[in-house]
Amino acid sequence: MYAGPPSHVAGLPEVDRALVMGVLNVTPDSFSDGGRWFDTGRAVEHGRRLVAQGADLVDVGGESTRPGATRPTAQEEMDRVLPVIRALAAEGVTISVDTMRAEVARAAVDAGAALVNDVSGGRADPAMFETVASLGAPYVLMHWRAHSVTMQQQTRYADVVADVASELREQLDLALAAGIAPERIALDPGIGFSKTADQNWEVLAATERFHGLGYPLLVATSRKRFLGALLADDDGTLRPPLERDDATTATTALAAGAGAWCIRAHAVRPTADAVRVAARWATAAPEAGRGEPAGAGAGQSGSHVSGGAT
Ligand code: PMM
Repeated sequence: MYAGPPSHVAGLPEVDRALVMGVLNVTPDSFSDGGRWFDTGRAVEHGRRLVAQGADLVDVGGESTRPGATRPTAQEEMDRVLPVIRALAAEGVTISVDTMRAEVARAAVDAGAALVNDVSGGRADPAMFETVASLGAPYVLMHWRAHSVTMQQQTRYADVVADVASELREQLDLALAAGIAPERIALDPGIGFSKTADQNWEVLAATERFHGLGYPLLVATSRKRFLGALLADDDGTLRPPLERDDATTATTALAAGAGAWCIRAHAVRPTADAVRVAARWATAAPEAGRGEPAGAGAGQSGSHVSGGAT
């Protein structure tokens, strides 16, 4: 276990464990909860429930990123997320907006969102980095290669961990050049995006290596297909998304134990329990409190060091 990776993003809650980001998809077609919270009133109610169950942040998204999904227009996306963001932010909920569009990010921050969560890492919209810089908002930059329709055709890597780290580094350099403050950035290796099941496991197992990039890490495995494949029946039938929460919780404990800054998940209560277990475990470890990462190899416990995770 690893005790000392970068663990704070300016402008967001600071706690002595991984943050919990609850998922609120205001979409008709997300892979695990599509349609359930499509109505504004039901979405707001679900957002409140996520907070009551222990979410530090609620991630509101209006575009499904399930493999093969077609995109809504920017207007449709805003019509879905803005009323929900306005209502929850007015109640004091810390909101993250899950969008690849600069225009939606700006409107969401104006409506009260505290964080821009961009699964495209600035690659889907050339205006994203400058917009986020001008908003002064915290930003999650995820590893991404292509939109959902084609992303699973782009899974070729020489070395998945090294390549994901260097592609993150390229986008990070552009984000910094556009003026996003380093202390407002978190990175995400993009589990399930342009990655096979085996590649997802390799990336997860390398969580500690990604700390070498010098930024807090968000990890999002919740209910994803690679868990369905791991837990498939003997005849190959995938475990359905709503029955993947126990496995999600297992990955949460492991990722938080490896130093993840934030975990994004649909089932918030077990996630909130798991990050507390991981934090308590870390503080009881013999090396805790010595100010040095345990077993990390290259002393990368400080914030925002340069250099790849490779
Ligand atoms: N995955 C999904 C949506 N948003 N955001 C981040 N930062 N990282 C992810 O891996 C991620 C995300 C897709 O999952 P969903 O359809 O269950 O929301």
